[in-house]
Amino acid sequence: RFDAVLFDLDGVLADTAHIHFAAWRRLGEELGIHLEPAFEEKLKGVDRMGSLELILAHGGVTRTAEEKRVLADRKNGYYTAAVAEQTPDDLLPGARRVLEEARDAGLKIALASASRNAPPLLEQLGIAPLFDAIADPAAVKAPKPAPDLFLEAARLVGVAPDRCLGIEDSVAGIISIKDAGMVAVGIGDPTVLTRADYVVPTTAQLHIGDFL
Ligand code: B16
Ligand code: MG
Repeated sequence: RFDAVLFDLDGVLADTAHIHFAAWRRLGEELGIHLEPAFEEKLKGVDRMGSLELILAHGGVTRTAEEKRVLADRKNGYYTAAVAEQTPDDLLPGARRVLEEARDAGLKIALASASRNAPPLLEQLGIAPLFDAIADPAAVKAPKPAPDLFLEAARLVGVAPDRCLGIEDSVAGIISIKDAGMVAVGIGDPTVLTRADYVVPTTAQLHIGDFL
């Protein structure tokens, strides 16, 4: 029933959401904006500039476009320093197994991550060779929750959207998958990921064979 599996990265294969959030919190403190732990969920799947906008709005802080670019770069510096420390041990439990299940089932494997740091992170985690394609978030018009990034991932592996299974942990990402005309598997809480076709609590409980 499927010819490709399109994976989100942060929160599905690697637990980087807290690293992104730590970097945003550090930037927030520097701006006098306190981010409570619940804010982490709001930033999941949201791209870099979108995340910064949410944080500035939360703090009631206004900055020019140029100042925002500088702030986003500063946060990215904090994040990339942490990415360079990642190792295969930082893969979420089950992540490598799920990728191998997809490969062994003959499915194409593509990445649909909003993160511009995805290629170096895949290298650090030792899973880069398992991917047939990585969709470039800079190459699509609209970020998640628009369907563009998932459609681009499908295009790169030459598979029609209705033959793609998309795997996501964020509300924004599930909306992208559904609006792309794909089947969505959510990783997390079914009361949060309400538009997903299936939800499993963690990647460790995900078995590609269940969907074939
Ligand atoms: P970067 P995903 C997303 O990745 C993260 O969930 C989100 O928190 C982050 O802001 C975004 O990537 C952009 O990342 O600043 O590295 O380009 O979940 O789509 O894999
Ligand atoms: Mg994610």
